[in-house]
Amino acid sequence: MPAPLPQNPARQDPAPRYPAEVAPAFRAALDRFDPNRRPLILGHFDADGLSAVAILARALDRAGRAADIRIMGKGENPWTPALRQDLEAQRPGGLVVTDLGVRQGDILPGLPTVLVDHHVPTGTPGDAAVISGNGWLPEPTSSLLAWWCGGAAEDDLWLAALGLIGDMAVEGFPELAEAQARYGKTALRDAVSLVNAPRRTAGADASPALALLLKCASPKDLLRGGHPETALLHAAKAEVAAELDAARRSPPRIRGNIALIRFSSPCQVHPLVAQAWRGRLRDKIVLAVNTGYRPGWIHFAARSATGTDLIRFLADHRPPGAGTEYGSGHAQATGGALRPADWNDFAARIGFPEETVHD
Ligand SMILES: [Mn+2]
Repeated sequence: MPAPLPQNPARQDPAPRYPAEVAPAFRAALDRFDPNRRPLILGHFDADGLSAVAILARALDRAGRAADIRIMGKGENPWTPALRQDLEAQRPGGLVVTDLGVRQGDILPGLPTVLVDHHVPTGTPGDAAVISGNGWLPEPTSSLLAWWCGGAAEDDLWLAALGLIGDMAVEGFPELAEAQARYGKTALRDAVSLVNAPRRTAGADASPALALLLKCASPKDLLRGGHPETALLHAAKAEVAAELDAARRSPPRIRGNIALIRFSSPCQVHPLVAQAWRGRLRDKIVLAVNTGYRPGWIHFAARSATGTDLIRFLADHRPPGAGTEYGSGHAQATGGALRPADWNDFAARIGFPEETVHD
């Protein structure tokens, strides 16, 4: 008889449940990395994800484990064959994945992995160690979890604050109050708006934003100019503002308790459109549908002021071909990406059979 497989030690560490448990859990996860190879940080391209990446990169630097960084771009996520192939070729010493969700299965079996995240988990991520703030009260964002992971370094507090503001987690965090007192509310908010801009553009290249977060010492430093990247972020903001302006002119179509707003833009403006209409159609589930974001896909954002659990709403109307990008995120802020056939199926299920698209 073959010997039983050894238990993965990651499984034996309970997930942290309090801020004070985060740093020890992160250290324990790093202890399983191969010390002779560079670790790789994977992060989401919004303000929270990029801030978390910057904090983790600085923390790993201080720990003498300088890391490589890869930001997941438009339509990418770590649980894909394409990324697995890249990781097999690169063979990092370990993987730190932040703000990209907690999904089913190993990203690469055998590669030591720690997930730092706050989204609703949609599966058990194989042998990865999980540091998730999901369900905590108040719920920390990835950037704040990363800050705790890195030992709460004073110089990085403003980065944690950027993620909290970016994800609108602004209530109940003394860390945010302290950062606002030290750096100024307006400067922090303006920095978030700039850092969030490139990921919404057609090109979706967040690397100038990350470069600024890594080299600046404060939000004012980031805003001041004098860095070539700041001008790139202003240009990105202008591109997105023009696209948003056009998309917001599409009239909502309303059926029952659902309002559907459809448009075509290469920019990631659908969450902003949904958010804007949510405030005006307060008794509806608002779906902002973007047919032009990525070729071959229909992207949509769901928001509602009704308190409806939107993840459940989407699960109840799930088309057969929906993948992991469908209906994850938060109960009040979710969405998805569907192939045309599945979109047509979904549209019919929710009472909009005429909203079909063709390949
Ligand atoms: Mn986040």
